[in-house]
Amino acid sequence: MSFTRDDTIAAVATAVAPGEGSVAIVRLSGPQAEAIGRRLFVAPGAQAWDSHRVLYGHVVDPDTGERIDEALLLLMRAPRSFTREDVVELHCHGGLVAVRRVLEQVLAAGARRAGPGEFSQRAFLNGRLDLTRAEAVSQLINARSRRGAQLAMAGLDGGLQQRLNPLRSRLLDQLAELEARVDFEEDLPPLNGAAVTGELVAVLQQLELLVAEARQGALLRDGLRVAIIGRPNVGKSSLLNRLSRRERAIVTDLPGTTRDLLESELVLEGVPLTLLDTAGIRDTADPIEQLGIERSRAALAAADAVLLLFDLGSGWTAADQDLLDQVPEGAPLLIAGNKADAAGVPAGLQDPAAPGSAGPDGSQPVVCCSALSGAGTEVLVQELLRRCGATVSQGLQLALNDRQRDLAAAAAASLGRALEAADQQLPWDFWTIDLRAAVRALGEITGEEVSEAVLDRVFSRFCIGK
Ligand SMILES: Nc1nc2c(ncn2[C@@H]2O[C@H](COP(=O)(O)OP(=O)(O)OP(=O)(O)O)[C@@H](O)[C@H]2O)c(=O)[nH]1
Ligand SMILES: [Mg+2]
Repeated sequence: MSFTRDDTIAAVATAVAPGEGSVAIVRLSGPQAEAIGRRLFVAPGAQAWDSHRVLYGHVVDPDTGERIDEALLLLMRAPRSFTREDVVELHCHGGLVAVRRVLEQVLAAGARRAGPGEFSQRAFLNGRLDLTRAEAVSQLINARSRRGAQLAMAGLDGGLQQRLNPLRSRLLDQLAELEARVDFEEDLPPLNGAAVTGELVAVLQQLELLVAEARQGALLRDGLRVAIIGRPNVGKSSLLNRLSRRERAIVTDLPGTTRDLLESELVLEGVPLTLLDTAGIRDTADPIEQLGIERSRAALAAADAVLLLFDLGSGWTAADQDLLDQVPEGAPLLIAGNKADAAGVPAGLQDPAAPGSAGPDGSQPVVCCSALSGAGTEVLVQELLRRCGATVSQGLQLALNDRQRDLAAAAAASLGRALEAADQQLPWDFWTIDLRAAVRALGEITGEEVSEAVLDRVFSRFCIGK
């Protein structure tokens, strides 16, 4: 597939922040890229404008001759560039002002401001990347943990494409056989229905595996929001500080210290977590505390996982049970007893049925820890991740993103329907409708069968300049 656009796009490709980043890159792509570069960039001496060579010089305002920045220019002529178009990169000084002025000059000279992901979209449309690789670029940029970045890199290396293409082509083979029978049944040798369904079942199993792995991958990619919930003074803020390894939240011995939600981002065992410290939940007349408690309840309802903390000194009380009853059904939950040091309870994982343990009724083992000393907090993290299914994902090599997972699930559902048609011994054309839908869904993952509207949606989630 080749695609030419007659306009030239430009954007700052690096993060723009005041006083940060010593180098910023303004990137241009399109037929005018070199001409615009030559208009704005003055390279002293006899430096040649060769492709893939760096020039040293200044970006100037062509009308006044004013030097805007000292810079390097890198020209990459088509097709040997990321977009397969002529690309010019101006490596300027970082920060805010100079780089914005350089971009303004580039736009004034005839380039158009690039939309989010537009460089990648051109790379895709020009056949430089398939859609799974293009999406992996975006995932790599947005990765919040080393494991998330490794998964993205596997996608960028083409791992997803390599896993999906054979599935799609196996379905296409079966579809071709079936469609031939629809049109020329008499002229062809009889079709072995069992062999066809055998292939469909095999592909269906692979798709189901990919969908299951995608859930694991989402944990590593997007992480989890974990709400720390409990009565006042049980040590929620102390635990947040301990796990974040800094004094993030205010801790006092007064119940009702935390009034607002406090978030802390961290990576534990390779999984990005957003921990939410919440106001201790109790009946109170204080209107500010009441507002905080409302936020705690909202966080409890919306979190991906709940860490319910209680005080081992006072043991499991009716108020703790009341909070447990409010945990949404299906949310991964860990109950942890804190202040093990003061209560003389050994830290670690404990069976609530064990004699002397202060855990709640029920079969869930509780973790006993001390936010003060740190004892038991490692077990707590591991147990929390295990209940969220995140520990299974450590060996994961590849994962579909949400868009890809929905399409793989849709393909699996279509195959399921095709198999039902087979089961009911319906005529061939009943099989082909669903089989064709499955092939189309897989083609939408890799970009072989994808509409412009879908592409716009995919690339609009990218950052500007990528
Ligand atoms: N001995 C002991 N004291 C602790 C431990 N964790 C917290 N504390 C103390 O318990 C008191 C309350 O701690 P916080 O972390 O503020 O408790 P909280 O649950 O955030 O309380 P609210 O914000 O009021 O809901 C403080 O005096 C802490 O020093 C622990 O593991 N052992
Ligand atoms: Mg607190």
